[in-house]
Amino acid sequence: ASSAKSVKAAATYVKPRESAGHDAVVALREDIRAKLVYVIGKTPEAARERDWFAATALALRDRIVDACYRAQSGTVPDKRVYYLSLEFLIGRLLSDAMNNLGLVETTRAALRDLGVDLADVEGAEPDAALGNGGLGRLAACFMESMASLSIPAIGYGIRYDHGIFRQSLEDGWQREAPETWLAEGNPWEFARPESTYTIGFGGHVTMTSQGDHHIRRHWHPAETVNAVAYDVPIVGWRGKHVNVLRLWKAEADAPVELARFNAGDHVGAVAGRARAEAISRVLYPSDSSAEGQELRLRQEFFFTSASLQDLVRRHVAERGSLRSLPDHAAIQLNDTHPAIAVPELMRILMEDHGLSWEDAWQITTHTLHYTNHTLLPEALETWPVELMERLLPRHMQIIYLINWLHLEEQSKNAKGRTSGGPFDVSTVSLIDESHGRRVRMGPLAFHGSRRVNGVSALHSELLKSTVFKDLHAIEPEKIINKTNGITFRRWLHNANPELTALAVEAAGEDVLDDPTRLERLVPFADDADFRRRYAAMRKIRKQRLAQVIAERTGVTVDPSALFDVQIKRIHEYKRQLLNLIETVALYQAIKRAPHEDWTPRVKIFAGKAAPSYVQAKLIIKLAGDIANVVNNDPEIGDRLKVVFLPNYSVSLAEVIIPAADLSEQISTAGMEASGTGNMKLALNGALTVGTLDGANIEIKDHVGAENIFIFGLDAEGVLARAGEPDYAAKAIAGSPRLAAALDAIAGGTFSPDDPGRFVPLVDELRHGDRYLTTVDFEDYWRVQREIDAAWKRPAQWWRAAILNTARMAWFSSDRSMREYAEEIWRVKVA
Ligand code: B1H
Repeated sequence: ASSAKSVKAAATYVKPRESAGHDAVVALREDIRAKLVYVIGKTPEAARERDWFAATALALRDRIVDACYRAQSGTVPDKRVYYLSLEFLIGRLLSDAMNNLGLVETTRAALRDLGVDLADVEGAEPDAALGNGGLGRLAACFMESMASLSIPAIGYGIRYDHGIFRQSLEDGWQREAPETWLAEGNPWEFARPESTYTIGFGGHVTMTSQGDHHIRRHWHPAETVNAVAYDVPIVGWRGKHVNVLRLWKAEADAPVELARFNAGDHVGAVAGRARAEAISRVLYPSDSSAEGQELRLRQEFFFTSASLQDLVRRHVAERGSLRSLPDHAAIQLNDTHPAIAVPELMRILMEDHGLSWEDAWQITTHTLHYTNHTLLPEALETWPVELMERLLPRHMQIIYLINWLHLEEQSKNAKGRTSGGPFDVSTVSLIDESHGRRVRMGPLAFHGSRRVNGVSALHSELLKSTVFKDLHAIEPEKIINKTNGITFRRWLHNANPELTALAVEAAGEDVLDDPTRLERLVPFADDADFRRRYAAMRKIRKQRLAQVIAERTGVTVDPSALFDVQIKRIHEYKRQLLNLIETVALYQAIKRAPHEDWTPRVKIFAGKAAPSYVQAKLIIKLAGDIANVVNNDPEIGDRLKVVFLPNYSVSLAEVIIPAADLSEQISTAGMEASGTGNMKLALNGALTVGTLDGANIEIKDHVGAENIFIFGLDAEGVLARAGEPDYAAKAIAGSPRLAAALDAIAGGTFSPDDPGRFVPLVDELRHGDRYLTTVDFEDYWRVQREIDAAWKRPAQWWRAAILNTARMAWFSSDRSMREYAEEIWRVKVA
């Protein structure tokens, strides 16, 4: 929790036109005081910032509950969305709640009366970091947008004790420590022990004959765990609607096994408890790669089963018959992590509710929908059949039958066809027989869902032509595109109040309700005075970031330099290494010609590496080692600085993004499904340097090709080049600049204490280069020098920045959610 503490909100800014009425201030002040004294049990004199935060959150939570009753009391919505996700990277909730309730200034004034500074209180809230990166943050943006659009929705996930680990740097190496965000409780949540479900594991399946060849199967789990609900209310814009994020905690159903306890085995008597509770203990920290651990499968089934039991129970209570489930419930599977929902919903419908296979299949395939987030082979989940049979024997039977019926149908269809070669079932089978027998969760989710969506235009097309090619040929209507989005309430209004004030002034206050009004900023791009004020806004933010950089890294940076940021998980396909090699080449170029007029740059990196990802951790170390040499070279001065900010998080992103001039989105084309940081940065007016990958393509289409810096191979080019022999060797031979930078890195220039340290990174580039870093290097260098030149023409630079802000409205997650509602869920949006 302490890591988040010193990131504070901007203290001086007053929300546009929010009046903090005297009565409202007094009422809130007294509520906060009462929460502090009677719920937290502290006097104002003894209270720490963390206590004030809890008291403030509790007082605001009351108002959220009131808003909920005002808007929704007693009404049953026609259709609900259920968003199942193993990750919700929601970050801090206080500024979200204040802003959406219209109570920022009221809260500030109430706390001021109590002698407390709002920014300090905001800084005392720990980030709820129940996610790794983009996938989890997307789920959080979607929850906020659904509440703001009054789409009735429940998010379902796991209430991990430990979300993503805390990263520190020890001599430049990443170290991981558990993050204990719940250590002092969570004032936003309501415990709901009355909503507890039993989740089974293991055991066996019995069959009972029901006459007439009809056989009923029944699962008898060997082990059961309780799933206990905790609800976090999510309040939408202007407090008009409130949804719930329901997170499940795992508890043993018998904390102590009495028989063993009485027999004197006191340790053994509580062992089961530890095993049960391990399920909601920790989030697996790998992003974009599947974790094959048994505990991970237990987590997936645990939260999926609890969520399905909960929504089925609610549906039966409200509507009686389960046959109408698809009319009143739309379930969205966030990646394949909840794909076990396909057999589990079938099982619940057949076993608990007596439906036939055919009816259960009809209901299941009209209720489930699946979002794919990656094409990377290492991220596509498969589970060994042997593990599934042991942990979920009934589900394995159901998967076998689903697959048998599916393959029967396909071979029948194939026989009816006159053209084409012999039908190969292995391409569409839900079971992979080639690497030991494994269940392929992507195809299972695809086959069990009504719609399947990718997360950017390019990504959705690639789904059709690569991983789901054969399934797509069978059902060509199933795959659709839903380009990702971000909530502007957090990523513009809350994170960048200065820019928001400018936008309100120029475009009118309704820009807060309708982001398409940002278009009204377009003419201001040609207004010199407006450009000056836009640049002044950025300067304030850069000074603030410079302060954070100094505090956390000890490096002094000049806020008038170009702030060049790459902030995201560390992954080879995201190519932080490309950026670092360019940094080295630039360093060498400055050293060769120190008297040239170099554009001063600060290269800012932040991001976590999966603890077991050796290459990624070495890339972090390389960034730190380069920083040490470059930052301490007197010949370089302020022309180049390199910083790696530790412990990247949602709240750190909120500080970096408004301060960024340049946004690095340089993944190998075809590999970044969408990206969402790219959207946050462009919205805040950073210019993008990027490949034609993921949503970068759509960002280019919106902001205009002249307001973005595109380089490198496109997805087709990558595919073609990857098939050519020795492409890396040729690229290095063709670029003396690249060769020299690689020689310096591999030769120990940045690691004199251990000259061979980075040989593994450079060897991989010289002899494999799966991510075509060497191939894209020269064009990247070219575009970076173009950027240097552009920075020297401030009128044009700020014009382009303003046009970025003005034209990013389409990337609001409100737009994404409206599209999902209309085209996938068939839920009406007002
Ligand atoms: C994304 C993941 C992911 N894609 C496996 N896939 C995980 C896969 O723990 N696991 O096993 C965790 C995460 N995350 C990201 O989703 C994409 O890389 C981004 O490009 C995209 O913007 C984001 C949201 O769609």
